[in-house]
Amino acid sequence: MALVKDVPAVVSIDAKPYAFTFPLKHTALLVIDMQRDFLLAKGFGEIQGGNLEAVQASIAPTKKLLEACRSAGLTIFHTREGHVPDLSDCPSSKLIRQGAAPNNTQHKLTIGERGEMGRLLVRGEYGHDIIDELKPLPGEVVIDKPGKGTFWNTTILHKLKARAITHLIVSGVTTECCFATSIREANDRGFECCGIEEATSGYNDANFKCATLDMIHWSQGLFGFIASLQPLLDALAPLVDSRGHAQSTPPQTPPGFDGDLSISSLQKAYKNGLSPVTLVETLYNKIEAYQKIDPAVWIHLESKDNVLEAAKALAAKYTDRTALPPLFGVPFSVKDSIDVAGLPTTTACPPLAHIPSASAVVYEKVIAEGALFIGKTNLDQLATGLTGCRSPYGITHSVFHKDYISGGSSSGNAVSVGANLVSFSLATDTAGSGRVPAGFNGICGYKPTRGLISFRGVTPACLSLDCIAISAKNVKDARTVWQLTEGYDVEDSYAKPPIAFERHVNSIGPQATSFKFSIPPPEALEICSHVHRRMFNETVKRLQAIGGTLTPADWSPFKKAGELLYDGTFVSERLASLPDNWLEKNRNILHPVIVELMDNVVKRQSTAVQAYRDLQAKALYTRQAEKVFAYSATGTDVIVVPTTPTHWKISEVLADPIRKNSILGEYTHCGNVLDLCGVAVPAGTYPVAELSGNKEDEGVLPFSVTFLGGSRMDATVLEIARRFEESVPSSA
Ligand code: TIU
Repeated sequence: MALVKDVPAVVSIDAKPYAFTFPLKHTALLVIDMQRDFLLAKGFGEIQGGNLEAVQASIAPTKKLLEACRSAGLTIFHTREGHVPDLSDCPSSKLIRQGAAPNNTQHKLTIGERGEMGRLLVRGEYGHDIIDELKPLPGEVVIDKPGKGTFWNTTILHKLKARAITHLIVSGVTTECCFATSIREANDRGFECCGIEEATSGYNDANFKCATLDMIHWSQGLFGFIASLQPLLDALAPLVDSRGHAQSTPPQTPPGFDGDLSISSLQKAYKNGLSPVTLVETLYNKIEAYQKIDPAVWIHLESKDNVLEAAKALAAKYTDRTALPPLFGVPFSVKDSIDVAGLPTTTACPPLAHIPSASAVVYEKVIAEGALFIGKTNLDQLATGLTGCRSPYGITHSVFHKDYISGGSSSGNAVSVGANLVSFSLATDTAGSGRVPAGFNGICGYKPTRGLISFRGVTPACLSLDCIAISAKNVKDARTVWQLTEGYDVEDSYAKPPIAFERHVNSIGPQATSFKFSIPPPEALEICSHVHRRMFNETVKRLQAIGGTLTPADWSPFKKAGELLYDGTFVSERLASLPDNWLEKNRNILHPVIVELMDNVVKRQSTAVQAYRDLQAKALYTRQAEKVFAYSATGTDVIVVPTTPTHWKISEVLADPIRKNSILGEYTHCGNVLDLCGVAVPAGTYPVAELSGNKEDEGVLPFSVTFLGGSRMDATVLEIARRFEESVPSSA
């Protein structure tokens, strides 16, 4: 196998009006509407314009283009034009106009009427689907669109941003209609587009194709670029194999497992023939060995035989190694507040345990993508706490040091990823539970904007502020899991609508790489340990070195929102999801710190008036935070904070459990109150002795910073975090 060592970051091809230059990691192929309805006889297209031979001419070149882009590892998007069966998403103009033309003899059938391939342009019908030759592979994105353009009433802008795409190679049918409209729409949103001449055609090529393409590149690139197919194929050909995507036949001897559990490495290994069974064998050796180092990680560990069965079933289901789902054979764990059908959900609180008959939506989503379930992990009781020291199933410790806390409440999640026992973990985050333990175990902890990932099937801590969090080995993996698990869940009353407000992307020039970041004022950093301040200062310098501009921002809404969470009435919501008198009935069997905490909440005797005042304050601070993140000359892109002000020893927390816990949330508490998104990222290590002041102490501990962004700014925040992560040397 000839491996090309240096994959160029940027590729350039001849195009009109000048060379089209695109960064591989940020470029997607967009294949428009290659559906049976448009390309085959008796479909909607034939009724529209007739010349099927002309549109069919684009199939073979599009296939070549698609295969070349897949081989080079580009992100692939397909679109399909069509409507929901009740046609409620079809404007009357589209339904009626053509058929209503005087002397119309052509449009005898309209959208929704039954043709030979099913109801015309209706989702779920045979004719609506993509032709066999260009069938999407697992992991490729399919966008169903009701319009001619690809952006109207679809999630494509969000999905492109989520994958950090700025450049589009565009193909598909028809040139004069959906192809042209989509390029124009994409151009308005800031994307650099290049249409591929041979890979598009229409029903009236003789009159329209040339003019349509000319209009796109006219006037030195009014809407974008047009290139021929061959130069693009020539440019992509050397990239085959280099990103591990193109081997059609696996090597004769299946490779062993090299121990790298990151999702992208596993994807590559499985494509090259690694068996999930081999992975499970190695993994269970590790898991068993780690039980001796830290026996408190798991509340339920699947038996090795069960997981081997699941691995064999996966291998049998997906025999084509070039068409594996993105999480094929990727091992993961689940916080034990997230339902897995047939297993008890304990929330580290045995009196609360129940055995659900259905799994949480988020669990089902990763299973559907081929992931391998390993077990349910320990947590602070009732997902209440940031330390990892509040569970009847034992105290987990940081993977870096047995005397230091793992953080919580998603303690077992972060340890299972940090100790290399799984690739990723499904956690939750209310006050910082997904971010703090990530910070203490040298991994990435991502808390999306609330309501983007369904919370259905999860035992609440504080329902209106709860959020699914993802523990992963790096930002790229966290982003992958997010993309596969997010999606509007109409049954989740806190889910956010699927289509976000629009903000353009910056694809070229200095704006494409620069960003603005803000930090807390010096007085807000005083709570940090000396070493946390030193490491944070280094982070600021690193951010400036990668193109970040330090921008002043008003810290007060973040500070006040944080105080609101623990000092206000919102903690009372923790009791709202429990039956009346639950605390009294169960106080003898609860963790003593949880009882003390709950008693403190009850003692406050908060009134409805106070609760409403807090809700009003929350709305005010949320609006103030929105202004901080405004898309204007004064707004900032991200607020960067230390994930925690310090790292406690287990003994320190046990001696003073409530106060030590609350200090840990200094920079995380505001996250869900203000509807922010946040990602905690490893930012180097420091000597234990520097924190403890004891020269004899050996070893290092991880430092972590969190990038906080405005509601639904997840894609921007993740991309800045990924760039930062790339800039941190692994030995730092
Ligand atoms: N009418 C026509 O040429 N095309 C469409 O209706 N849809 C697409 O272009 N895909």
